[in-house]
Amino acid sequence: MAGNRTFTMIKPDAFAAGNSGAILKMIEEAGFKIVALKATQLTSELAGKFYAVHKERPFYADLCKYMSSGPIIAAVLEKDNAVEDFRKLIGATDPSKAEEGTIRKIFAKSIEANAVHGSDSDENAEIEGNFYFSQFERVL
Ligand code: 3AN
Repeated sequence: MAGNRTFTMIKPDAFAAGNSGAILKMIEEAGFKIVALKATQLTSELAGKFYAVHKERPFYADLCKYMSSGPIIAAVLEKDNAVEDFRKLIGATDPSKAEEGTIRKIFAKSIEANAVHGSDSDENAEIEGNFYFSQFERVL
């Protein structure tokens, strides 16, 4: 059965452009409830840990540099079928291939600076939420 939580980051490009509020509004209007939220900035080392699954990919070093280049917003979101529905809301990794009306189509600058992250499985949603939020920060 599909879980009801996913994890997202508003990435440095979208945060720096002042699009965090507009993106959170789209997320809420799509029926997701925010259950944990913070603005923070990753070190390159922490970005490397977060994206460890990509460490053999050619874009890994650039991705770590980019993800630690400025503040981000991290959030845990709740909705039925959260992971799949959120991936639909954000659109394809490459914004030029993302559907009209998706967050990446509207806000992403490039395949790397693609405005938002969305977990790709229930298991990763749990791991990624735990990466950012301790049990003491999880009120809900
Ligand atoms: P998604 O975020 O859509 O799940 P992943 O998990 O394949 O995509 O990639 C993680 C992140 O790595 C992307 N959000 C993007 O920032 C970056 N990325 C993915 N593919 C490329 C690529 N071909 N070139 C540069 N950066 C990439």
